Amino acid sequence: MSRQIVSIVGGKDAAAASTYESINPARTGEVVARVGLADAETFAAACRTAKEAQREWARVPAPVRGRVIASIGRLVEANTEPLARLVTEEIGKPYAEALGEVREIVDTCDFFLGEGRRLYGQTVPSEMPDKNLFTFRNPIGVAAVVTAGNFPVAVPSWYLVPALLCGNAVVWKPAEYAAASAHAMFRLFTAAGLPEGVLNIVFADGAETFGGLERALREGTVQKVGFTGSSEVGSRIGELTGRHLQSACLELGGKNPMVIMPDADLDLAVEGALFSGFGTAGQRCTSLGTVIVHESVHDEFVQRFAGATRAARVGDPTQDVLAGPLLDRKFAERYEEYLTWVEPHHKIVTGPTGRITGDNPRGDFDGGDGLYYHPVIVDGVRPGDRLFMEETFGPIVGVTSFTTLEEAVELANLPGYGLSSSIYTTDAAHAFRFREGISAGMVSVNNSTSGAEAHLPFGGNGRSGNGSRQSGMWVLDQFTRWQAMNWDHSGRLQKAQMDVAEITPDLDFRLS
Ligand code: UN1
Repeated sequence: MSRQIVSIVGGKDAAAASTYESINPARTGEVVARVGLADAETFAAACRTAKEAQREWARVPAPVRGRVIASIGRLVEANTEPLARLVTEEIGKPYAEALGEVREIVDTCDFFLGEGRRLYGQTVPSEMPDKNLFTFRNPIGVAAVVTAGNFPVAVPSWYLVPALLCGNAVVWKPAEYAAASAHAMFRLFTAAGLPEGVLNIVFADGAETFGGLERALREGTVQKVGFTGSSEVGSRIGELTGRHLQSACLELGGKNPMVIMPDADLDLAVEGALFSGFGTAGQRCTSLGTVIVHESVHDEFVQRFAGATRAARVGDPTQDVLAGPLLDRKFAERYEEYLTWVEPHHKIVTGPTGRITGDNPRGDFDGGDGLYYHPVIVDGVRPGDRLFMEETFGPIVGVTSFTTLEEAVELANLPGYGLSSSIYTTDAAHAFRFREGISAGMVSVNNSTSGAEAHLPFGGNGRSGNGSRQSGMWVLDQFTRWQAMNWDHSGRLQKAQMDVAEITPDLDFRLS
């Protein structure tokens, strides 16, 4: 029996306008949940409910809110296995990775439970006597958070946990194809004692969500939009929020480069490329896009990378595999389109491509009715090729070569994204020159493009985002506004810049 789930607003089930079936991508005949989808009005109503609930929540002392975050962490930790199993069932993420994903929520809670006792403001000296200056972090109000399903619980926690800790209310719209995982996480969050209406979950399709968001922004019930997803939708959200004088927190796509220098440890680089490119079936926003390998080690690297890829296990995500199926049918369809971008001057070095079936098996694995795809390495991609310039969410990696580090950096920046990047080198000078030149928000040295830790700033530039950063203390600037306060207790009006004491220097003084 599959689950039936609907949106929850103000602690109550909300009306559904249509039904969506979230399926198991490893066995597409299995429905994981029947999801009632809400309309734009329900989304806007959820924002109104959140606005009401936020006032009281903001009055709860931050250390007490921190205790709620601590409870969320404990509840998630105590429910690790069932939550990870559900993630594996619903989006086909290998179980070991799903456990890591749940761990990331706990890490995020661990970080922010202490922030409840910090949320530091400052005391600042005034230019006048008997006057004190202070800064305070104020909650913004209501955050509308729209998330993708490739990290159905970890990435949402990057928004939800700090937003709630800072005293905001949240309306969360998760991806439909990961609705059951999101719903389970929502239940864990509310079990920690969040007052009704402080966290609301709304299942809706893209068009209704956009309509609801537009309405809520007009009504003044949303003060921050958080969005993780494609660059295309991100720019529409950026436009919409910009019209309302808001800047959204945007975490978008990537065409993440990996540069391999002639002095690199090639075994390490191959291992890193394999995990970056094909772990999570290439469906992280931080997944490897293009390997940019020095011409002197190109052939050797490609041969080893192709060998490792051919040997890697793709299959049942409950088992020990490098990759399971693609997330959902729409991702499989889109991925099949990326395969049509392979051009005559490209060379596929991995063998069969496309969906794994009885007629197109991977060894003795025929894929059953799962959305399994052959991992593909395309050698010889070059600037101007769609495969080089655009994100290809899924198991496909391009390879190109370079002569000088300057050229490698230029190639790495060319597609105009800027989320993650990596360099393999044993020379510190190369690592630092790469760091300086690369446009990405995140740089790995001798490590995968993916797998950022939960307490460093996470975010991108260019087509990868608008410069907003999540995670760690940096995300506090997304969910609070600085307020400056001055308090004059001199008993008279002291005018700034005018009534300031002056000490006269002898500027003609010189050492003889
Ligand atoms: C994403 O795919 O949206 O750094 C986020 C990583 C993960 C998060 C990926 N911790 O690969």
